[in-house]
Amino acid sequence: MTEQIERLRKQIVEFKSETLRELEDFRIRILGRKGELTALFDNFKNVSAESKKEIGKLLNEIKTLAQEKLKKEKEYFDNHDAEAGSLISDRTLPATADGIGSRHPISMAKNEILEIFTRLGFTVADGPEVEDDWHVFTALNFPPNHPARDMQDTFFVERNPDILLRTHTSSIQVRVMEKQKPPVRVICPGRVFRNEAISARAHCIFHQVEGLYIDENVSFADMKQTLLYFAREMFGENTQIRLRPSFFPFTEPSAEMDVSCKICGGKGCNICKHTGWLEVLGCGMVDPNVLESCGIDSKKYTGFAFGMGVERLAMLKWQIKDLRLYFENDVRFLEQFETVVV
Ligand code: 2U9
Repeated sequence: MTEQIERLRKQIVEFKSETLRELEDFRIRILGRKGELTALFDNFKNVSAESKKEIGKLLNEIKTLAQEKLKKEKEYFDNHDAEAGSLISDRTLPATADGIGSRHPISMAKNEILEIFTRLGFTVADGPEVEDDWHVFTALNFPPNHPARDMQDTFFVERNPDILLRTHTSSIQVRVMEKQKPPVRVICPGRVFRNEAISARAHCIFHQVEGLYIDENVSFADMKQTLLYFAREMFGENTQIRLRPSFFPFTEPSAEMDVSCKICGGKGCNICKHTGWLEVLGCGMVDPNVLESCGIDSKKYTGFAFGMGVERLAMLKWQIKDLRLYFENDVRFLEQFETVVV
C-alpha cells in the first residue's frame, strides 16, 4: 500500500496540464468516485491495525496534495489563458467568428436624415469643430452681448474669446456660403459642444444636422413643403406637421416644427405629454443680415434653414428614454438597433 501511495504521489507531483480537459481527466482519475486515491481509501479498511495510523496520515497527505495541485493548475488557466480555460479548448479548431457589430443609433438616425435630404438634391458639407467667433456667432447675427457667447454656455479654447468649440453646425453653412455662390443646397451634420450639466435630457456634446437652401425666390412655403416631406419620410407617411412661431438670431421669421405623435396617433399619451405633438426641429427664413455677412446679395436671394438634434430625433423615433444610454455603450442597448451592415 505504501508503494502504491508513493507512486501516486509521484504522479501528482509530476502532473502538468495543457488544457482544462486534461485537468478534469486528472481529477476524475485520482479523486473521482472510481479514482485511484478513492480506491486506496476504500482499501484502508484492510490495513492492519498497527499500520493504520501511518497509512491514514499518508493518504490524507496525498489527498491534500492532489486537491492543491488541482487548485493551482485551475488558477493558472483562470489567470493566464482564457482560451485554454474552456473544456472544449482545442487550438487546432477554427476560430469562432466574432459577432458582427451594429451601427450606433445616433449614426443610424443621422444617416437616415442625410439620405432623405440628399434625395431632395442637398449635398453634405463638413467643417471644423474648433471654430472662431465670426463663423459661430458674428456672421450669424448674434448681438455682441448674446447669452450664448457667455462662458456659461460656450467652451472657449485656452480662454481665448475668439477660439471656441462650435455650439451649432451653422458655422459650416457660413463657410459654404462664403465660398459658393447661390444656388446653395447643403446639409451639415456634426458634433456640437455646449457647456451644460449632463442629465437624462442634456449632454455637453451632442449631434446636429442643419440644412440651408439659398436661391432666387425661395419662400416659406418651399421650406414648409421640404420639411413636410422630411417628416413623412422619417416618421411615416401619415405624419402631420405644425409650425409654431419662435425666435433665432439667424432666421426671420423663425419657427419650431412639431410632428404628430405616432405612438398615440395624435390623441395624447405620455410620450407627447398629452399634447398629440412632438417638437423635432427649428427652422426659418435666413435673416438678410446673415446673407450679407456671407457675401450674398440679400435683395436678389432668399433662403430657408433648419436645425435638429440627432439624439432627440433618435429618442423620438425609437422611444429612448434617457440620453445617457447613448454614451454607456451597453451592448444590451446597442444590440436592439442591429441591422445588416453592408
Ligand atoms: C445659416 C443660417 C441659418 C439653422 C437653424 C435652427 C433653426 C434650430 C436647433 C434645433 C435643436 C438646434 O439641436 S438644436 O438645439 N436649431 O432651431 N437652426 S434654423 O439656421 C441657419 C444656419 C446657418 C447660415
